[in-house]
Amino acid sequence: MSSHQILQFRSDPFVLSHCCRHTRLTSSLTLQSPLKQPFSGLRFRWRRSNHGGVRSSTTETQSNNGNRKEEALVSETATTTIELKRVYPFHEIEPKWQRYWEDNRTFRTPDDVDTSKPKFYVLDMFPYPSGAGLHVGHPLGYTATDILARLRRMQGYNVLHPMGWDAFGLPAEQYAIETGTHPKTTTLKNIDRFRLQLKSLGFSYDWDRELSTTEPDYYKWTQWIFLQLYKRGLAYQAEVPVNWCPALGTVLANEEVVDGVSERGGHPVIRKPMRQWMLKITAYADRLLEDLDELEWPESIKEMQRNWIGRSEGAELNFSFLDGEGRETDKKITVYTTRPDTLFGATYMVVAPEHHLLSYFVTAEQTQQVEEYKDFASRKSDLERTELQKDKTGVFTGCYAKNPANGDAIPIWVADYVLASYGTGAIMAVPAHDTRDNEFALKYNIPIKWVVKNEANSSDDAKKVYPGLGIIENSSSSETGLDINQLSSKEAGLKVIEWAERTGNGKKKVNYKLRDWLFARQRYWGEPIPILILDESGETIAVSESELPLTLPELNDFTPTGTGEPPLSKAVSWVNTVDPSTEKPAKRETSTMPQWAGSCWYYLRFMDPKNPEALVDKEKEKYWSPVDVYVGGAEHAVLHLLYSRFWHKVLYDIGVVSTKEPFKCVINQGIILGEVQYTAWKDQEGNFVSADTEERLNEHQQVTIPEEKVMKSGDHFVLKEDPSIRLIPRVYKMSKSRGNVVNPDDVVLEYGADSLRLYEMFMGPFRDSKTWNTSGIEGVHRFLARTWRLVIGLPQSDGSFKDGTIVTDDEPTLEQLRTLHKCIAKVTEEIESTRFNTGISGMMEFVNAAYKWNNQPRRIIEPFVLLLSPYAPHMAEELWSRLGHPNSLAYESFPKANPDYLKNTTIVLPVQINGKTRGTIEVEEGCSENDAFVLASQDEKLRKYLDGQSIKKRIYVPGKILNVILDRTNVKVTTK
Ligand code: ANZ
Repeated sequence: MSSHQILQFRSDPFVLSHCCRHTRLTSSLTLQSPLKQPFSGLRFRWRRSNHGGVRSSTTETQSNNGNRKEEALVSETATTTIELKRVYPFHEIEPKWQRYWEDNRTFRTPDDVDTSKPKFYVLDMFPYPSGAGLHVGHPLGYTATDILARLRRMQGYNVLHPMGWDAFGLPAEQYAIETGTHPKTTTLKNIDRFRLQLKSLGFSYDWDRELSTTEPDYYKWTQWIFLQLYKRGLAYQAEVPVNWCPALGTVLANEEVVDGVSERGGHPVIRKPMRQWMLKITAYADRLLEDLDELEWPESIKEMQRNWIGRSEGAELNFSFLDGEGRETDKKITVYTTRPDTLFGATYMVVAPEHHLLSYFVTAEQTQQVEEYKDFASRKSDLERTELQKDKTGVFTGCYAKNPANGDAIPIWVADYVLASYGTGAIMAVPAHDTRDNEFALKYNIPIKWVVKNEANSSDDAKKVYPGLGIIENSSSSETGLDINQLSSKEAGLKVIEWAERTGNGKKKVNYKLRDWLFARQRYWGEPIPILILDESGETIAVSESELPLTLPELNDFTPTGTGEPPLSKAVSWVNTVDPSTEKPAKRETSTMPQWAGSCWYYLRFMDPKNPEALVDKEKEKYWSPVDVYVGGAEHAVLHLLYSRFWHKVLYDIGVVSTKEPFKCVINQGIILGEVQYTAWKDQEGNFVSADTEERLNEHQQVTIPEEKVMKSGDHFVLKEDPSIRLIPRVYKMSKSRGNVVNPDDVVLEYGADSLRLYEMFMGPFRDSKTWNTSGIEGVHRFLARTWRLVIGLPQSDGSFKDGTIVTDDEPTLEQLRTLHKCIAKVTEEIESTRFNTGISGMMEFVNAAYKWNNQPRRIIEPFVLLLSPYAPHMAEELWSRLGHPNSLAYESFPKANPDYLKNTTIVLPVQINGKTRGTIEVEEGCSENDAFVLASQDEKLRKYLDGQSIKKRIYVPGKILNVILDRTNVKVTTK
C-alpha cells in the first residue's frame, strides 16, 4: 500500500508504526496478536489528515451517568503518543462473526424453502479467479448485493445469494505454457485465495452453493446445452477467419492481437479461414431485440444491446455480371442496401476481399493485383478495415456489372471497407450519398452521380456528399420503365423494392449487425465440445447425453502444436475413439468452448447446484427465476448479457426454464479509479516550475507530489510550501504498472472489513466512477468507532472495552423516536433505491443526534443496530449479541418506520421578553426549553433584546410560548 500506511503487519508480533506530520516523529510499538489481546495499552499517533494538518481530534469523555461530552483531546502541536480511542476491536469481532456464520451456516438457503414466502435472487457477476486476487473494484458490487441480500432476508424474503467461479480461460493456460503448472492447479489455488478474501469481507453468500465452471459436474450441463443447440441446428460448423500467427503456430484470441501482431513476441498475425463451431444467435435476433422492452435495465445497456444487434431494414438487389463483350450473363452479384432510393446513383460496385465469387469476377490481367490485395487485407482486423478515418484502398477487378435500374455498366472493385460478414459481402456504391463511397470514388476517379436533392441545399454544397434523405432526381429510365423522380426517399425506396420484387431484381430484406457466435477456441483450458467426427465421412455426431460429462483429458504439454491444431489433439488416446452407435472409427472435436460458455447459464445452476439428473429442477427454477437483481461491470453490458439471454431463450423454447428473460434488473457499478496523483515539474536546477508556465513543460522533469504536500487554491492545486507552483491532478485506472492498485486485504487489516464495505458504499453514487481516497476510509472508520462507543461506552483506562453495553431500559423520548424513525425510513428507502451512499449519511445523522442524548434507550439503539447490519454486519452482530440476543440478527425483522414519527414537526413559537412578544422562532415540536432559548438568542431580531442581559427566569410552555424575564436591575434602556 501507499507510503502513508500506518499499520505494517509483520509475522507475529506485529508492529504499528506511524508518523506525526508536524513533529516528524515516528513511533512504533509491538503488539500481541490483535486477536488475543485487543488494544490494551495500544497507543498511536495521529495520521495525516485529508487537509494535510494533524486533525484537531476529538473524543468523548463519559461521566458516570452515561453523559458524554465531546472534548478536544489533542491539538495541532501534539507530539507524543495518545491513547487509541478512535478505534474499536474489529480485528477481534470480524473473524469471530465470520466463524460464527460459517459454523452455523447462517446464510444457507435450504433446498426446501417455504415457497409461500416471497423470493429475492440477487446475483453478482461471478469473477474469474485471477492470480492477482481480489481488486478493490470487486467488493464494490459485492457489498451492494450483500446489503440488498441482508435487507431482504430481514424483510422476510427467501434470499438466494450465491457465489462461484468463472474459471476456464486464457491466463491459467498461458501460465501453464510458461511454467508447466497444470491450469487446474493454478485455478484451484486462485479460487482458494478468492474465497478466503471474500469470506474476510463478511459477504452473506450461501457457500454451500459455490460452483466452478471448470468442475465436470458443472460443465456436464454446459455440454448438455451445447447438444440441445446442436440438435436444433443452432450449432453448426463454418469456415470463418481466425487470427492465425504463423510464427507461434497458433490461433490467437482477439485480445492477444495488438496492432496486427501477437501480444506475445510481436509476430505478424493474419486472418485465415478455419472450420469452426458457430452458434446461430442470429436466429434469435428479433426476440433478443423485442424482449429488451420488458426489462428494468438501464436504458444505456438496452441501447448498447440494440446497437449490437443492429437491425436494419433495406433491400437485396441483384446486379447482373457482364461478360468481356459487355453482354449480360445469368451470374448475379447480390448487394444489401438500406438506401434503395439511391439505386440510380450507383456508379460502381464493391465486393469484399473474401467474397465467395470474387475469383469469378476477376480478369486475367487483374488477377495478380487482386490476389496481392486479398493478402494485404487479410492482415487487418474488421475494425481497422471499417474505421471511417482510415484511408480507403481497393483494386479494380477488370469486370463490370449492370445497374438494373438503368442498364449502365458499372465497374466492380474489390475493397476492404466492405466486410464479407455483413449483408451479402457486396455493395452498390453510391458516391454522391455515402461518405465512404465518396472518399473511394474521389481517390480512384470514379464518376459521382447525385440523385437525392437536399432541400436545404445551397449551391456551394451541390457537389458535396449528401448522405441524408430528400427528394429524388436523375432517377428514371425509359429502358426499364422505372421512374422515381420527385418522390421522397422513403416513397422511392418502397417503389424500388416493389419494382425489384416484381421484376425479379431483388427483394425487401432485414439485416442484423449481430453475427453468429464463433463458439470454438483452439485452447486446452475450456469445456470439451461433445462432438465426434467420423474418420471416413467427416460427418459430425453428437456424443450421447448419457456419456456426459465428456471430461477434459489430462495433458502435460500445453504448448501450441504449431499446425493450428488445438493442444487437445496431443491427447491422442482421447481423440481417437469410435462412434458407439455404429462402431465406426472417429475423432473427438479438439477445439474447446470459449470462456463465455460457462457464464451463460450459471445463474440457473445456483438454484439447484447439486442436481445430478437435470440442469435445474423445474419447481426450483419456477420459484427462483428470474434473477431479481444482477450486478456487475459495464464491460459485460453487451456480450455476456446477450449470450446468456440467447441461451436462456433456447432453454425457454425447450421447456427447461419458465421465464423468457434471465435477469429482471441489471445494474452496472462504476469503476474505482486510483487515488488522485499530483504532478509537478522541476527544471534542471531542481526548482519547481508551475504548470501554468509559458514554457514547455515536457522539457522539464516530471515528479509526483504526495497528497499531504498539496493544497487547493481556488480551482487549482498548488504546492503547500510554495502556492505559486501549480500542479496537475490526474486520475488513472488502477494498474500494476502505475503502482496505484489498492489491495483490499491491506485495507481489511488496517481498518477492518466493515470499514472497507462502508467506504466503498460511501464513495459516491453506486453507478458512477469514483476515485479511491484512503483518507475517506478513515472517515467511515471513525464513524464506526463512534457508533461502537455510542453503544458500548468509552474504553477503560487500559484501552480495552467493557463487555456489554451502556444501553438503558428507559422509555425513549419523542425526539429519540423521531430521530430513529427518520433514520429507518431513510436507510430503507435508500437501500431499496440502491443509493447506498446516502443511506450511510442517514445513519451518520442518527449517530450525531444520539451523541447529544443523555441516555441510549434500548428501544432506539436495537433498531439502529439492525439498520446498520446490512452495511457493517460484523459490528452489528457484535452489538446485537452484547445487547443480549443469543442468535444472529441476520433473520431479525428489519425495522419499519412508523409514519406518526415522520411528520413534519416544526412549529412557530412566539417569544416574549418580559411579557411582550418580540418575535418568533421555528422549533421542533418536542424542543427542550434550553434548545428553544438557544435558538431565540441566535435569532437576529431577538438577539438585540437578549444580548448582554442577565436572565432572571424563563417560562416555557412547549409548543406554545417562550417567555424570558430579564433581570430588572440590568435592563438595558432601549430607545424603542
Ligand atoms: C447503397 C447506399 C447508398 C448505402 C447510400 C448507404 C448510403 P447499415 O445501416 O449499417 O445496415 N453495406 C452493405 N453491406 C456492407 C458490407 N458488407 N460492408 C460494408 N458496408 C456495407 O448499412 C447498410 C449500408 O452499408 C448499405 O446501404 C451499404 O451501403 C453498406 F447513400 O447501399 B448502402
